[in-house]
Amino acid sequence: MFGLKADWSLDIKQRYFSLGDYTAGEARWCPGCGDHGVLTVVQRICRDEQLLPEKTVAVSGIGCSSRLPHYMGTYGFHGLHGRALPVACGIKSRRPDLDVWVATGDGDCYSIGTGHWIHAVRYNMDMTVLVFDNSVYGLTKKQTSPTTPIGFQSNTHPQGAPLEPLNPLTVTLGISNVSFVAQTIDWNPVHLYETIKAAHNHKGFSLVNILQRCPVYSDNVFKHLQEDPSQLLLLTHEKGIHLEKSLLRLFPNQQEHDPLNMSEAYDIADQNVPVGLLYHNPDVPCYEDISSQGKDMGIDDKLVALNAAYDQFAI
Ligand SMILES: Cc1ncc(C[n+]2csc(CCOP(=O)(O)OP(=O)(O)O)c2C)c(N)n1
Repeated sequence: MFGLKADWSLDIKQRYFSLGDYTAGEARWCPGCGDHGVLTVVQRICRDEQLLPEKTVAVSGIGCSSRLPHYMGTYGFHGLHGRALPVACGIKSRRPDLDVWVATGDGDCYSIGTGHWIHAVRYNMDMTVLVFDNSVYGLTKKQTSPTTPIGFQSNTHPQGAPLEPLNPLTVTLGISNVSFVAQTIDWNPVHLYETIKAAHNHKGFSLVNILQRCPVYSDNVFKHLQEDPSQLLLLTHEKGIHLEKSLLRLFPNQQEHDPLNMSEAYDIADQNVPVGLLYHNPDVPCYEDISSQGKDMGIDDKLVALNAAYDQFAI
């Protein structure tokens, strides 16, 4: 941000944004909630990348996690339950110059928002989508969500959730035009940061499933992973998420995985609790680029194209 000029004076950029520029209000999540860590990481990435606050927008649905836009000193849109993605796609289609972030929950995205999730992946519009997956409906106080483990006692299933959970990673990997799928854990801030940064750097729809602790309603769901990290599979690769050697030691179970290898990504997601970049294809076209074709046409060219289109109906 600072540079030396030829006359040895300092070239100081007019605008430098500190963490405070991306912060608004006091986060009202419970003490110990993983959402705090994700918010901090998002704000740090904004600061480190010096994103213009007036060109950044955080979009959400409804849920505890969907309160994130309130705490960002950027533009924000706190929408309706399950509807974060259509709002985000609408914003991106009209304002492709904006940096769009989406905060959504496992209930918000993978239940009521399922249709939007599938089609937003297929449209591959450039946005960073963070799914706060705490395996439960948090805001409405502990109902079974699509990712609730079988047998988990929730308020809707006091005898235990009866179904195998939906696997958001394999489902996302199966959608046409998928371009970026990763999973991370809120209790490793470095991996969280590196994964969200990689997602943000990807041009296209990046989905990051974040295993997120809810200390009030699903405290026991990720405990076994925290206490025994060998139950996690860390994905390593030069094109993947990089961790320092000292942090690599925290993950006894590792596998080198090329994020372009879709069938391996699917098998890993199906059989493990992976942490890292499962799939990344930078060459999938973004809908906003395809649909903007012709946007710069002059009025005469538009008239010619319109008349040609009408001529199709001449009998
Ligand atoms: C149309 C509609 N249906 C249901 C609700 C009630 N509701 C609000 S938040 C929520 C669940 C949120 O769970 P999740 O998306 O997992 O987010 P979390 O609170 O766990 O972060 C539900 C069912 C609603 N607000 N609107």
